[in-house]
Amino acid sequence: MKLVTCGLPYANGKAHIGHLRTYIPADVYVRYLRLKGEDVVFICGSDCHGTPIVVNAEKEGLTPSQLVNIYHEHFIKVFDALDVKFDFYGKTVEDYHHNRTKEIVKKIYENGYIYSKEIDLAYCPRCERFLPDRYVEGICPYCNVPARGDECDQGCGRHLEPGEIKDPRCKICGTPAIFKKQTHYFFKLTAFKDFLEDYLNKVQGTENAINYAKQWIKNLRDWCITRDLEWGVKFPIDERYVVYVWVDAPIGYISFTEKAVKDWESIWKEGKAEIVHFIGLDIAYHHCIFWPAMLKAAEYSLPTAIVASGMVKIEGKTFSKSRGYVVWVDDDYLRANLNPDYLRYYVASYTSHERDLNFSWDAFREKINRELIATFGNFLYRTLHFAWKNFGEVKMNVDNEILEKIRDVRKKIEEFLKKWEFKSLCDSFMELASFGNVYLQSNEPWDLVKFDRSRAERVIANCLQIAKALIILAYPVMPRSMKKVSECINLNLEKCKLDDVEKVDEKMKVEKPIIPFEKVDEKKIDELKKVVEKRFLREEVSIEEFRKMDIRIGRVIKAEKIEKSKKLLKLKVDIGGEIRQIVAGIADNYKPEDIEGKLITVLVNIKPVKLMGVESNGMLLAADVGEKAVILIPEKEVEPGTKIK
Ligand code: B3M
Ligand code: ZN
Repeated sequence: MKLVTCGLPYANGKAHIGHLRTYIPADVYVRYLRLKGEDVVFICGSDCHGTPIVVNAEKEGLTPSQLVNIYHEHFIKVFDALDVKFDFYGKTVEDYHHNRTKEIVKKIYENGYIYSKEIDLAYCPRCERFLPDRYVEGICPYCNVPARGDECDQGCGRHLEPGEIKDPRCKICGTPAIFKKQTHYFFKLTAFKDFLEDYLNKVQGTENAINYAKQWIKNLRDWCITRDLEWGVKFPIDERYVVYVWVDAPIGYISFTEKAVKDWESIWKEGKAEIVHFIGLDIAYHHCIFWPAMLKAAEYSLPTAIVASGMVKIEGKTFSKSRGYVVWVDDDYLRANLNPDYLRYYVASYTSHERDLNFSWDAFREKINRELIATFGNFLYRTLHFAWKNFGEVKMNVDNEILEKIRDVRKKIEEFLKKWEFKSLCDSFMELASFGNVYLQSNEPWDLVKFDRSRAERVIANCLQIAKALIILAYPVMPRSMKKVSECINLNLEKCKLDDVEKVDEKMKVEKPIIPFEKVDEKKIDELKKVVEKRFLREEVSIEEFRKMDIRIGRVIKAEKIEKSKKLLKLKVDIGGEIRQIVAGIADNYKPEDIEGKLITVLVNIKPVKLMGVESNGMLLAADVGEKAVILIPEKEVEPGTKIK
């Protein structure tokens, strides 16, 4: 038996493509295991605690409980739309989870691995409160880049202990934090050094995470596991506190298993199952260091494998919600009505699991059109269509060579699966599709059928066997599309096993085929590209740079059309003791008489240019509302020449 889990998304915001880097490959993995006939339980759930929730709730004007309910439902909807199918998707706010967390913490306490100590904690003198975790921002003491209170999220990826961050500031009001003493509880992580060293030498998974973790063992410190917050799981030893979110979140893997499997103890206490955690590389520290030590301290079973995906880039830029480098799964992708399987295929096959994945709309369109449509879909459709049109039912005399080839690809896929190489695995079935195309093209059954029907039938039988293998092999990656095509050959994918790729039926009945994949519409992609680009914040400018711009209020003295131009007006503008000629692209929305006499806003020191042969000596500022510009006008009368600052 295998238990497969995915890192729990914080229920504090919408799902983006970054999330999918974990969930899609994990779902693909689980589906392959099932094809192999393995007994698998696949679980996940919403992480509902900690300052990521409380800070965002405060920002959105909701209670933490309202916030997590909204995003919990959102994640369920998104996973469903992408066919990421968990056996159980839980929520860490539920009682069963609180109870399991308390039980484990008590056990660790009883085993002597928790002690209390007075420490200096960041405190905001203005908000008059302690600043746990994401309430404080500052500089990472290890790599000197801006960091959050409890993690160096943009730099070295280390976990930061309370009090460790340099130059701490209150995230809410920006005031520099001061330090105040408070008693907190610590987990004796240092007692697990030898255990962890040994464990990390044995645990399976991807090297990225495990190698990092081995580095970190060198300077372990005890771990502060309580927080002065209302929201969270009460610390059972001292109920003034809640446990740090990274104590209770991974315990979700256990509490959710309890809901999914009756005999959960055989998995989590008796070590009778393999436990495989899929995570993002940014949470490797928590999964490779804290989590195994906690499990050991509480006498639970240890994870067998930790599989960490690389991170996601958007159009080549490091993913960042605050900078606008983000693609939302629901608002962008699903709303555009794009096939969920395309995204599954892109994420699974773009690059090796451990590398950073770049999501770019152009690459997406290219990849889908060239690989899925021109190669894979083309082979399936041509084969099925020919078989249906000319035979309907095909005698399955399949050559050994063809079966050999299929066997070979299947073997490769199983090997890649063991190594978490989802890209190579997709490449393998793509290669089989190319092989099929070449075989079909060079054997020309459309000619053969005219004079040697039985030879043509043999060729198409070979193609059909390849098609069946492709449908089964690609099913875990593209379940929805493969299910649809499988109906054309009367194949019940739900009952299929991997072995069926080599099984040859006596006959195959072929129905009128559907087109397996629709082309990705150029226009739709262009629109999506624009939507995402608009979100990108421009580079920051300093106040000095801004001051270089001479922006003033001016009065339009005269306005006239420019011949042969639909968009441009020629304006004479009084910018305070000087009349400037400015060409402005506003004719769509304003007639000359509309703006004569009006106050407008002008960037005065922009380099002069010629537009349609007319000199423009300044730039009128306007709001860009798509087709038509809307000019900026001061809210009260001011003198022409008044500076904007
Ligand atoms: N909620 C998500 C993150 O840090 C965090 C994962 C918990 S896994 C137990 O990306
Ligand atoms: Zn750092």
